[in-house]
Amino acid sequence: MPPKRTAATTRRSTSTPAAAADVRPVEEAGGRLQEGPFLTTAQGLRLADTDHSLKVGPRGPSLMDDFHLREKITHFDHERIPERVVHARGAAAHGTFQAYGNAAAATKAGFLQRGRETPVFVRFSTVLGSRGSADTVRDVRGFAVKFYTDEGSFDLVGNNMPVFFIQDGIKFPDIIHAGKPHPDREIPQAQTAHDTFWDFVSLHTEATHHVMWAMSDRGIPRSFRTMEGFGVHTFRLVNAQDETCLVKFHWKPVAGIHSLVWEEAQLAAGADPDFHRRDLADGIEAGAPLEFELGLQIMPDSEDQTFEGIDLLDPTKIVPEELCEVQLVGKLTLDRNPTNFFAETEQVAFHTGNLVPGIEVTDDPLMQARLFSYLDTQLTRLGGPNFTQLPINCPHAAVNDNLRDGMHQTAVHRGVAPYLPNSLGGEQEPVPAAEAEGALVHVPREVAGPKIRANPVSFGDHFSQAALFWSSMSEVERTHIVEAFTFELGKCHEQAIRERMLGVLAHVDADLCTAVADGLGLPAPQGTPPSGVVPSPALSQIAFAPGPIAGRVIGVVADHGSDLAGIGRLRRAVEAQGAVLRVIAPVGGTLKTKRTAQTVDRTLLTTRSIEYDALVVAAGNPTLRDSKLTVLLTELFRHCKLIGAWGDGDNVLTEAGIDTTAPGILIGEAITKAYTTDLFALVGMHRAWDRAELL
Ligand code: HDE
Repeated sequence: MPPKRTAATTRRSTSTPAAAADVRPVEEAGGRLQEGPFLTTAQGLRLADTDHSLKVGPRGPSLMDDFHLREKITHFDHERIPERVVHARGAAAHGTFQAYGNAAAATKAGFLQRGRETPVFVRFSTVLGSRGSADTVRDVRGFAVKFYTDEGSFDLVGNNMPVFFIQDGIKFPDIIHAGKPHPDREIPQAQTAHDTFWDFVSLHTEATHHVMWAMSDRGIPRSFRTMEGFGVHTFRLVNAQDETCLVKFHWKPVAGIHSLVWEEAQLAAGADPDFHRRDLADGIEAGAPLEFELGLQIMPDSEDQTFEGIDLLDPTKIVPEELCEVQLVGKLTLDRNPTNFFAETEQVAFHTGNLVPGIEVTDDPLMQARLFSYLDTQLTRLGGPNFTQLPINCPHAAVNDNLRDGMHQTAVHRGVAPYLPNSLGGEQEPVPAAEAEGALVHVPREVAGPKIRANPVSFGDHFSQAALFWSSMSEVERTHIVEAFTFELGKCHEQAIRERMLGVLAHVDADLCTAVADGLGLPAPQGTPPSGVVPSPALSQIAFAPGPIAGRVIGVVADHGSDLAGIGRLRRAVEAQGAVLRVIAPVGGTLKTKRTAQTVDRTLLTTRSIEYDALVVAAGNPTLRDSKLTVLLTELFRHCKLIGAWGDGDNVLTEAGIDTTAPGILIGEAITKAYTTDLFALVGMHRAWDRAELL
């Protein structure tokens, strides 16, 4: 049967009145569904053989008239598109956003009103690495959300850090050129531990607050589900009475904010470069959706655009949550993996200018440059101006745009008058809408001033919030920051760059500067750190109470002869929490007793400690010993993760040299309710940081 032709594909352009733009959904684009019993060419011709090119005899030569060979190879030759110039490495998921209905006083945006549920597509990314780079490198993570609202698509294109390196978008090519691999040898890939990055940062002190975040645990998240997200810039909200306020957007992870430790991040980059991508997809598949609450910090739309002395147009500044509460206004749930990585995750196109009535931008000069860049970059990346017709980029609101033609036009538009005003379009010709009909009408604002290239004086404060961040960290977080600076600067070859950066740190905090200088074996310079800094406890990510463990992975070490019934009870308890249990044994296959069986998920050869948030040793094999098991357990110990055993399983820990009296070690008689309750509470704390003092 030939593919069925739809009305849209057969209709010819006439002078009859035009209706809404006729964009065919992909399912209707005749023959492109990749269905049917037979393999065909792109023209739908059935193929008898796709394994042998057409040749003169079995030994050739190949013939030019092999149209199938030419089509197959030609298409393959063009399969790649340019990767994103930044944020090239990413992974995504579909889901929904449910509004709590308490934002109406601040904004008229429809998707934030009571009872609204809006489909979303979210792409998480790293910034610097290429498309094939490792997930766990130290970097900022992108957190880009496309809300398919019925007022048009709204994109909140944020990051997992609330501040940025630069205050003015014109510096973006500079910071990215400095951070990307060196242009001569194209190394190092996906990291900032090199001369050009620290050369720029040490000369460009407005980046100081941002690098404090990047060198903290925020730069190496445990997973996408345990990251915060931030809109970074200040936005303007408009309510139904046309009253305005200024707002900062936050995403709060229901799973808590948790990170890897640096050694894990490095191990994962080699053992499983897809660590975050895999975790995202596996978690969703295992029935543990990612959940985030959307929060608003709402501030008055004051004349000077400041709040408590903080310049709201400066994207290197936060507003501490203790000064302005984050009000939760809705929940994002990501529960569906993309069907095709290229079609969805690769082709999705975000744009900071995709706004809806009730949400406007401010004069933040970083934001202003982004408004230009996102549309522009897609023209190269997605090959022309019709990328909004790609299924993942299609708004769910009706489109009637008078935009016509161009590369890869898939719509068969009707009518002869794609212009306004016209007298030939007939009654259905689109007309501009009024505000009451859902149009975005910009709030009128007076703008005046001399035409200059300059920063406001307030943008000159580069250290007060870097010091605020440092002063808000716990001891263990400070140790991680010191180690990160020492590592990164230790990888620089130019002594002058290290010394200059120490000079910058001296203006943040003397202890920080001294500790990094000690690690580098250099003298600590004197600086003038800000005084009277008030810490913001909300910036620390150390857990004080157990959080949910959905999406976490617990390993159980076992062998033939282990307590398989206990493993079965453990599995049921773990899965009831939305977490995953993996059985690790010396070799693959199935562990069996007469009554029960457990499939081996990993062997000691195919696993690494980074895969587990906790690891327990089953009773029944007290002599289990293997150097790879020792490495597994000692890495978990060093990374302060929960280690447990039941029955005589603790012998295995002792054999591996694990101090079973250390914090975060859970020894039990059997798998009981009490044991699993304690286990989940410890995993919910993320790490036994007290153990760090023993290391
Ligand atoms: Fe981006 N950014 N950016 N950015 N950005 C891109 O757009 C740009 C900035 C962010 O998953 C590009 O489609 C400029 C801040 C995310 O597809 C590009 C400036 C923040 C993503 C671009 C910034 C971001 C991008 C590359 C300074 C956090 C990934 C491909 C003025 C609030 C989106 C693309 C995705 C991607 C430009 C600064 C977040 C080139 C010029 C600040 C999450 O257009």
